[in-house]
Amino acid sequence: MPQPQMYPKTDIVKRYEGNPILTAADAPVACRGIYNSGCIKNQKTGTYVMICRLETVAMKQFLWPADSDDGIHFNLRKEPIKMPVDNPAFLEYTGGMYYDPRVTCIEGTYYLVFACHSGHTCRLGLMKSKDLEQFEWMGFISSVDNRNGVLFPEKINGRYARLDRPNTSDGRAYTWVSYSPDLLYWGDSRHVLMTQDEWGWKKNGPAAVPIKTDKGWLVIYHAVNVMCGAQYVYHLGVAMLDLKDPSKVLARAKAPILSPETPYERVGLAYSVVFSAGAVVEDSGEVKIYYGGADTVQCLATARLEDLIDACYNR
Ligand code: BMA
Repeated sequence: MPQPQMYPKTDIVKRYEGNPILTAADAPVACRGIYNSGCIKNQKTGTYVMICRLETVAMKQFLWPADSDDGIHFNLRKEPIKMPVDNPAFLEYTGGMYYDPRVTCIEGTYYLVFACHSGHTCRLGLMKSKDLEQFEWMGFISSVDNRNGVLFPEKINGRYARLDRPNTSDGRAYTWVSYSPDLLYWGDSRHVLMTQDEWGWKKNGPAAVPIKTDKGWLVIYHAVNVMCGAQYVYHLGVAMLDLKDPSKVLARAKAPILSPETPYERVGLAYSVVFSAGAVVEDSGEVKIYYGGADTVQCLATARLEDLIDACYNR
């Protein structure tokens, strides 16, 4: 048995000192929290649009856009995204529970994939937008017990591709990849990241949109272990997937890049959760990682892209 690996004291991921960047107090309506939000740069204007998960006092959810010029200071719009509440299927399979949105831009169109929760378990829903102002419902894109869907930003071998996290009957869950000719019908599914390690043995699932690099698809993912008292602890990890076949894991960091440590990550509506649904890569090589703290507040951390890549191989 080799010695456990040692790690330098300087973290590669740095929390923004003004965290949290959005809280319930910033919302134009009463709510319990804003967290697990997706974020993307508007390709035309260069401004940032965050699609916030806003949880109402009745524990229903809104997808509520917020705008920013610098990716740090966000202002919530006056209204949430209009959902297709007249659509009987939408009502049947959401019941007001839609959350954890990921935004991907593919060939100039923005797509929003999010969890839709009802008495029929969790499914993935899909909306699209040309301008990040008006969003159009496209339909459900998974069957039962699947969440954390995130689209790749380009087709792979001529097909749309996505990562997601189906639950398994033994209570574990981990990341899979699937393909589609039209974004609506998905198949050819393969497993990607198995549960592993001391800090991810219970579950894992994709976080932000995969980032294309020279080495492969850099994937930020969440990984869950269970502590005493059945306490689930959510960490963030990184892995490198093959560009042409993302079911092939080329490298995977052995230690998390972020774990719940600060008060706003440890205590909230849930405990000990860092959960990311969005990241933005700047031209400078800085990666802004947006993440929810303790299912209550929206936070920001930054890292160098090269450090995240290196972490897959050497951390
Ligand atoms: C997951 C999702 C996330 C949440 C996490 C921790 O199953 O529901 O939205 O952040 O649990 O509670």
